[in-house]
Amino acid sequence: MNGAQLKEMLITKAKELKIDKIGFASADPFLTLKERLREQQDRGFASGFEESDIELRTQPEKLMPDVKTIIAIAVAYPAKLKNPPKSEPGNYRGIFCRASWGTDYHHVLKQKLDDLSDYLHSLVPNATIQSMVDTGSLSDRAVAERAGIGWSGKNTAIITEEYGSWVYLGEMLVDVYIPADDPIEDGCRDCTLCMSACPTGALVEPGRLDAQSCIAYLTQTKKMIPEQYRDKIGNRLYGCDTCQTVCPMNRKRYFDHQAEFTPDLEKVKPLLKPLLRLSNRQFKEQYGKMSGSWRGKNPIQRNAIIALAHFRDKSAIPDLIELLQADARPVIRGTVVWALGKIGGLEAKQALTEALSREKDDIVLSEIHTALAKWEQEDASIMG
Ligand code: B12
Ligand code: SF4
Ligand code: SF4
Repeated sequence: MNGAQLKEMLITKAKELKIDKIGFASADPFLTLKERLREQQDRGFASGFEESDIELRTQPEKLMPDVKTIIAIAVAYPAKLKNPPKSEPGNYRGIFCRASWGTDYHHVLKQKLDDLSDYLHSLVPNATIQSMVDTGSLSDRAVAERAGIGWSGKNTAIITEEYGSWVYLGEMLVDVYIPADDPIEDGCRDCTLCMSACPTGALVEPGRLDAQSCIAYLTQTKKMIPEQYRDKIGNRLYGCDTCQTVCPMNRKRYFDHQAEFTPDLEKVKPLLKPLLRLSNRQFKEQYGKMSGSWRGKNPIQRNAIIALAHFRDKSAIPDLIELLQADARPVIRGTVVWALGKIGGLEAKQALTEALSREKDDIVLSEIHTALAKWEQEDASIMG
């Protein structure tokens, strides 16, 4: 069987496996990407979540010495909630980004790649195959772009003609020659909607992200969120979809044919206050299967506190005060201080003043001083 025949058979099998797009790329080094990744590191724009060894990221032969082809896949995910529960005063809700709806995509794509790999082995028994989704060394987007799955948008996402950017990506290195596909034409043209819509200006140039100021990144960190970004996070509990929801290429691109990604409405748009009280075990039971749980419950609870402040939810004050008094985590107490300052009111102010004498952590203490100083300033300006 020659490479072209093998390619046709894999394309047919991919359809059967409900892989929405498949493309084939050479395994040549990714030279432009190499430059790009260096620049990103030098300018402090990398997230730290990606593989830090640039050679490994850009030279497929370092991962598989005899690699001949990279097979790229894309799987569409839903972008619209059907009858979502309402966020209402006293019962406000947060939101998980679409990439966290349903079962963790890492498992779903890995299964599809494993099935495809079994099939390839049935055709070429001695083929060497290495699959990866997100956590592998390669840039999934650079591979997908080269394999003609979609173009690389100004929001940095791979955008497909059929499903917009609402696709997960994965790939398979193989030591079998299969003819490559051509990349597709850039479809962004003179549009810049994503860049102007980004709440933090993280898209610093077309197609260049400063990950350190991207909300998708910030929601996944474990430390205090820098002050200048807290107001911009809104009610996002994990990830950010703004530069994709505004994209004209995603208009009417709503696909829910992958059953695994059907969202549980109460989990992807959960009530905020109950989130604050979850134990580790409860968090794992309720959210453990979602990709958004990979950093554990602490960042989600911190973000829930920021979201309650965003809604200025006075009904949350007793819960927040309880956390300030009893929670062992400085990041949680520090974020509560900021939230109480934002929600305001006598009860909140009293709680902060009391905490001053009890608190030992420097970061939390500094948050208390900042919040109380702001209060003083506001009081002074009201008094004239
Ligand atoms: C680190 C990481 C992040 C970081 C940084 C994201 C970023 N834009 O770099 C953070 C935490 C912010 C993040 C956020 C998100 N992520 Co993420 N993330 C990754 C990860 C692990 C590595 C990405 C990376 O290396 N970035 C570094 C940049 C420099 O390279 P790159 O984007 O991979 O490659 C492009 C550029 O290098 C560019 N390029 C190269 N040279 C040049 C030269 C010029 C002139 C230009 C203009 C561009 C250019 O072209 C390449 C192809 O597009 C990948 C998985 C993987 N292993 O690749 C997932 C991945 C990119 N993430 C994904 C998703 C879904 C998201 C979110 C949408 C989740 C969410 N809703 O919150 C957001 C989107 C934010 C955004 N605007 O990118 C998907 C993207 C799917 C798609 N359709 O594109 C991936 C591929 C995971 C997957 N397997 O599906 N992510
Ligand atoms: S994910 Fe959000 S914060 Fe990040 S670039 Fe897109 S719009 Fe900006
Ligand atoms: S919003 Fe416009 S510029 Fe941004 S990715 Fe979509 S088409 Fe490209």
